[in-house]
Amino acid sequence: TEVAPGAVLLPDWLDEQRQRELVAACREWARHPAGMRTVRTPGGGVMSAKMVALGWHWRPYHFSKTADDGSPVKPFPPELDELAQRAIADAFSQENSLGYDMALLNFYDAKAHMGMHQDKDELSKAPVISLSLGDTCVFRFGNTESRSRPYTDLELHSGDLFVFGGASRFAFHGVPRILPGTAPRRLGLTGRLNLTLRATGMSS
Ligand code: MD3
Ligand code: FE
Repeated sequence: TEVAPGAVLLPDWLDEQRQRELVAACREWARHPAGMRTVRTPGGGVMSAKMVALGWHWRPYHFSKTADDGSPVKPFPPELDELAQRAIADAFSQENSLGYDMALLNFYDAKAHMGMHQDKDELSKAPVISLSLGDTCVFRFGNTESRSRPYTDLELHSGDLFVFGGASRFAFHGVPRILPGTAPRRLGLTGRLNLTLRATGMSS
């Protein structure tokens, strides 16, 4: 489904088995050193979603190869490169998924949220690929002008794939709330994981 120009939502893209495998992998990626952390924003705030990045460590406005604890950032796994290729092929019926070199994993507990923002740190205009696991969230998809209306609220469920390219790549977006207890029971996950795959444009 094309939600907006360049924004393609493919519900239930990952079957239950694939979701379970990805959750298991996420647990490994979240381990320290260079594991899941609280992100402090340049304005002195703290983000309620916890994060870990693979391939490149992310701070707001900045990529580096060293995590907050000083250890080297975990590599971008080859299986995520494969996942990116499948996602782009399924969303846009084309094979231009080159350059994916970073994954950002966000964890939301029942009370976590993410304010409206644009993703502008990447030097590449390649689409951002988003995979949702666990609890359903309300996702707010806005416009490219400001963080205010007009925007559309929709639910993202465990297993959903959402790809943001073209005119949607620089749209404001956020996660106003999590719907606790909505994760598929057999996934064994309390809360929500969101995995985004990105091309930083740093490596090329
Ligand atoms: C639209 N994550 O990590 S995923 C983020 O659910 C982020 O954790 C949210 O926003 C989450 O930056 C939303 C959907 C998403 C991701 C990247 C986008 C939507 C996007 C980039 C451009 C436009
Ligand atoms: Fe974002």
